[in-house]
Amino acid sequence: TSQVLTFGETMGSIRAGGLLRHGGAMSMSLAGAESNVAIGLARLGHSVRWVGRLGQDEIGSFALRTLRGEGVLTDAVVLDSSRPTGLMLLEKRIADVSRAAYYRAGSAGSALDFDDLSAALDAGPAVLHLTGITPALSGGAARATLLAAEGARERGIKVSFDVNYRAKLWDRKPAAEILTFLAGLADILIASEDEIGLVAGSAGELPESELVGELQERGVGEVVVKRGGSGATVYTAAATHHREALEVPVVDTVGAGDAFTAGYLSALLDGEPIEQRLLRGVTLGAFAVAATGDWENLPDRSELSLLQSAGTTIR
Ligand code: KDG
Repeated sequence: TSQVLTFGETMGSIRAGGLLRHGGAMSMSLAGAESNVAIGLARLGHSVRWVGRLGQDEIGSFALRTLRGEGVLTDAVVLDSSRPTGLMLLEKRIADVSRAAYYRAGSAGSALDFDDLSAALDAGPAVLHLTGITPALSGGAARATLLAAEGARERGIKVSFDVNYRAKLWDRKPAAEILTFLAGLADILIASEDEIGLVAGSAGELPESELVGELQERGVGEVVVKRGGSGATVYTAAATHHREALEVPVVDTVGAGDAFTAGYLSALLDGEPIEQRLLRGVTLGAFAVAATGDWENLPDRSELSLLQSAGTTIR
């Protein structure tokens, strides 16, 4: 079996150099928060299975070929002949701010069903990685996410949950309800600073430490707060750990959070302590932001130490 199981929607991602309304040249890559994490882990040598539905179309073939090429296990992928593979368009609005437009309503990915992934869960991976994007896709996808989280807990599989709130996919209120419930099933909860309040369960503005305290009371052992250029913090019952981001020239921040998560989980699978998980997380985050694309620039094992020699030519 694989060390990690993850599932969700993977799409064609079409990037424009400037504003979409101006047209011009665009380039295609692959997007999907969970498959980004899967690629990051596979590049570091972990065995990771991605489950999802793809359309029987050219974008679906591109997705499958890319994931296989990256060494992600795709044996449980479902090809859905009645729905198209989703797409997203990305335009650089200003230097550091990209804007996404989704074309995924009614997509193959949104038709994900728990039956698609139950065998992979039964196979007993060490970690199940979920994101809060999947439950936003459809009722069936939300159900699949909840059942997977509950099934993992019953089977003693560690649940990693990245909140990844996508305001363009659903409203804050229903999102808060489902994401808060899922957060309570997580062993490792990963959120950006502005997402912690969404899943802590209490209304109103509270300091981060109190929100984290609420999550800990609900049994979340590890709360990981991603702070972009300011690094990341991990709260456990025993201690709080913080690690600054590595300084690199920032080219494109899309995918940085997924890269961080891949690094964090990789070190966890290696049995490393939290300090090392954070270091590997910020290292992958730095690789991700230093080049265009969600995952293209992620390192293999031998490259993990490269950033320590940033700015020099490696001979
Ligand atoms: O995390 C990067 C993602 O935003 C991207 O790959 C696409 O999954 C995606 C989403 O729903 O935004």
